[in-house]
Amino acid sequence: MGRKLLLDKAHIEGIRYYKTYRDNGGYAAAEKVLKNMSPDQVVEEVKKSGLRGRGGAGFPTGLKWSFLAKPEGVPRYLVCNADESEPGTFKDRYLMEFIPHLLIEGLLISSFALGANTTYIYIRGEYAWIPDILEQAISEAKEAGWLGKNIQGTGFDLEIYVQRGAGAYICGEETALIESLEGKRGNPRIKPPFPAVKGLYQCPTVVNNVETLATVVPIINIGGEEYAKYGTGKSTGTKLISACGNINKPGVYEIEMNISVEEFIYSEEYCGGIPNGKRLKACIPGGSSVPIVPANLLLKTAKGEARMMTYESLSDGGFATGTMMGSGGFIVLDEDQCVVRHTMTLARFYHHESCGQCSPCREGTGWMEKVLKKIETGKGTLEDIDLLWDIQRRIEGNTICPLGDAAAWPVAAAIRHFRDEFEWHVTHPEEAQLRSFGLAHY
Ligand code: L3W
Ligand code: SF4
Repeated sequence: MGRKLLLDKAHIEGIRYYKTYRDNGGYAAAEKVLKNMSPDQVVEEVKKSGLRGRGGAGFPTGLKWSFLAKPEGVPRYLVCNADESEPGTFKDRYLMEFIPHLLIEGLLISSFALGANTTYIYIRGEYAWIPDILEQAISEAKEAGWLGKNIQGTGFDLEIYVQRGAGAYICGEETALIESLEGKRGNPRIKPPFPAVKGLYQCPTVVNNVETLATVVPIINIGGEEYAKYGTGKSTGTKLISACGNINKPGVYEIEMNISVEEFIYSEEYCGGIPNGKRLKACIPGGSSVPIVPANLLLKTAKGEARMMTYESLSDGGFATGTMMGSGGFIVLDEDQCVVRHTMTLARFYHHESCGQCSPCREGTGWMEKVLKKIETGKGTLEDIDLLWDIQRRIEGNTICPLGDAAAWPVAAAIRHFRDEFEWHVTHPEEAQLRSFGLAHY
C-alpha cells in the first residue's frame, strides 16, 4: 500500500466532525505552529518540503508565499481556490466533503504564516452542498478556539469566509476569482502585477488550491525535510488524483509521486485496469486542459523507461508527451473512444466558458468548435484539419489568461497524435455520420 498523508484518516467514521478529527490527531500541526513557530519558520518548512501548487500549474508554494508583498498598514489576504471546475477533476471536492477540518487547519496555519487575518474559500457554485459542510467545520473550529480573536491566546486573529461562485469555469483562474470575489464579473486581469503584489482589493494576496493548503498540515506534522523524502525529484510528497473514464475503479486516490503510470492504471490498489479487457488508447493525465497522450507515449518514455506519475515525467521536459500533471484529473480512454468526438466536446466546453475579453480566445474557441463539429459529423475536408491546426496555433500564447492555451492544447495534441482519425472522418463521411449519431462504433 502506498504511503498516505492526506487521506490516511479519511476512512474514520465521523472524521468530518471536529471531535473525531481532533481525537485522531487533528489540529496538532496548528498547535505546534501557534505555540512554537514564527511565521517565517512555517514558510521555511513549506519551502523545504518542495510542495508545488496542486491546482494545475505546479508553482512552488514556498516561493509564491515569499513573493507576498508586506507594505506597512496594508492587509494581506489568503484565498483558497475551491472553484474546482476542470473537467475530470474532483479531488478537492473529496477533501472538502469528507475531511473539511484538514482544510480549515491548513488555512489557519497558512494564514498565520502569511500574516493574513481574513481568508476566503471561493467555492464552485455547482458544489451546492459543500458550503454547509465548510460552514459547520468553521463554526466548530471557532467554538474550539481555533478561529476568531486571539486564537489560543497568541494574539493572532483569523476569520474564514466561504464565498460561492456562480458556475463559471473562468473564475478558477486566480485573477478572475479575485474579480468575482470583489463582486465584479469574473474577467481575468493582465499579469503582472501578480496577486502577491496586487490581489484582492488591490492588496497583497496569495491564492492557493484546496489540496495545496490541506497539504501544509502534514508538512508541519512531519517536517518539511521528511515530507520531501516522499515522492521523487521535484515531485515531492503525495498527490491526489481523480481518476475517471474507462477504468474499473474510478475515484479519488492519493498516490506517492514515485509510482508508474502503468501501475496507477492497472493495479488493484488504484484504477484496477480497463473494463472488458479493452486496450488502452490514450489518456489525459491532468484535467481537460492538458494535452492528450497516446498509450505508447503514456506508459514508456522515449528511452523505454517506465513513465512515472510525476510532474517531470508526465511533461518529459515539455517535449515528448507535451502533457502535464496539471490538476491531477486523470481521464482514461479505451480503444472504443473517438478522439475527434472527444476533442469536439472539449472545444464546446472552452467556447462556452471563454470570458470573451480577448479575440483569439473568444473567436478562436468558437471556430474550433464549429470546424470540429463539421469533421466529426463527416462533413469536413482535409483542408479543415489544417484550418483547425492553424486556429489553435493562433490562440496559444496570445491571450490574457491560460484558458486560451487550455483550449488550444487539446486540439493540437489530438491532431498531432491522432491525425489518421481526423482523416478517417473525412474519407469515411457516412460511417462518421452514423458514429456521430451513436449508431455505429469502431
Ligand atoms: C508572483 C511571480 N507570483 C507566477 C504565481 C501566479 C500563480 C502561480 C502559477 O494557471 C494552470 C493553467 C491551467 N510573482 C509569479 C507568481 N506566480 N509567477 O504562480 O502561475 P501560472 O501563471 O503558471 O498558472 P495559473 O495562472 O495559476 C494554472 C492548468 O493550470 N490546469 C488547471 C486547471 C485546474 C482547475 C481546477 O479545477 N482545479 O481549473 C490544468 O492543467 O490550464 O495552465 O498563482 O500568480 N513572478
Ligand atoms: Fe477571457 Fe479567454 Fe482571454 Fe482568458 S483567454 S481572458 S478566458 S477571452
